Order: sequence, then C-alpha cells, then structure tokens
Amino acid sequence: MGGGGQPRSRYNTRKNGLRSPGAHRSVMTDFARKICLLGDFGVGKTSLVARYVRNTFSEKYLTTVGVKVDSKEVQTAAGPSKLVIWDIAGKSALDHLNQTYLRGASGLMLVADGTREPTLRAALYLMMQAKSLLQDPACVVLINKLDLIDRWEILPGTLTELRKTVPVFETSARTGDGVEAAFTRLAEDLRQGA
Ligand SMILES: Nc1nc2c(ncn2[C@@H]2O[C@H](COP(=O)(O)OP(=O)(O)O)[C@@H](O)[C@H]2O)c(=O)[nH]1
Ligand SMILES: [Mg+2]
Repeated sequence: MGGGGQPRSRYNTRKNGLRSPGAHRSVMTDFARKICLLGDFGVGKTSLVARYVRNTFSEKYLTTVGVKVDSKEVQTAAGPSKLVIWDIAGKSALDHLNQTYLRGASGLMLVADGTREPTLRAALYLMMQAKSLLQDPACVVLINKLDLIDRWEILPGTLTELRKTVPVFETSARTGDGVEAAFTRLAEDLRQGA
C-alpha cells in the first residue's frame, strides 16, 4: 500500500488525480468475488458476459475454448464490488475439469435458453452439482433469449415455481434486457453474504 508516511506517496497517482475516475475507484476496491457461469452449450453464457462487460453482441457462435475470465466493477448498496467472471465451455454435467473451474467461486450464474426447455433442467442440475462442491454459493438463474419469447418453451408457471427457491431473471444478451439486473443482484447478494 502507498502508506501515508512514505515520501513516495506524494507522487502516488492515486492521490494526485492523474488517474481516470474509473481507475481511481478500481484501485480503491478491495472487495472482489469470483462468479462462474454454468449452462448448456449455446444458451448464451459468453454472449451475456460480452453484453455485460463490453456492451457488445455477436450473432456468431464462438465456441468457448477452455476458460475465459473477465471482470467488472459494480456499485452495490454496500459500496463498490468487483465481479471476477469465469466463463467455461458449456456442459450439462460437471466433469473433473469443471470442478477445478468452480474452485474459489462465491457465486453462480445458471443460464438456460428460453427456447429450449431441456436447458433449464440442465441448469438446475448443474446448480445442484455445483452447490455440493461449494459452500453456500449465491445463485441466480437466467432464462436467456428473451428477444425470442414467441419461441419460448419454458412456461411462465415453471418460472413462478422456480422463483420460490432462487432469483430468476429473464434476459436477452442480444438486446441487453435484464442482463445488468442479473449481475447486480448477484453482486448485491455476495456483498450481503460477506
Ligand atoms: N436471439 C438471441 N441469441 C442469443 C442470445 N444470447 C446468445 N445468443 C446466440 O446464441 C448463440 C450461442 O451463444 P453463446 O454466448 O456462444 O453461448 P454459450 O455456449 O452458452 O457461451 C450465439 O449464436 C449467440 O449469438 C440472446 O439473448 N438472443
Ligand atoms: Mg461460451
């Protein structure tokens, strides 16, 4: 840390305002939590992260190879918080590699594709598996591709039931609907549980 008594601190960019406000805030934030996205192939995990972190969307299906880690700062009621977001190639079941991927995670984002009912069952199964490997992780379920709601197979009644046990967000990585709200909810829950 740039301690107060050190002569060096006089030239510390943190104090003399040379850094951008964002960078300044980033330096000041020491609350960081790892979250993992889980869900079947093609539900939109990588697209949701791209929308949230970079505000972009691509129609192309870019197969996620291995693991990609991004991060973003979020303002929560309790102050700034950094989400370290892990995105992995989709699987319906956790194999040994995915268990390594989960290590140290405090939060889980389970993603399903509203147009494919079986992906919700896969997401809930992954949540159960991941919960057995982690200590009381914060969880949110995302039903993605809200822009294609005409083609949704997941029924409103199913979501009403699910909402009794876990926060559920209807999202579109394409339009951005619900995306920020879902990540913010996870960040708030992680802050609360800290
Ligand atoms: N219409 C629509 N397509 C989406 C949405 N999210 C992702 N996609 C598309 O679905 C495909 C798979 O997305 P991707 O993020 O790679 O899924 P992942 O395998 O879960 O990481 C890509 O072609 C995306 O463009 C969405 O909200 N709406
Ligand atoms: Mg992906």
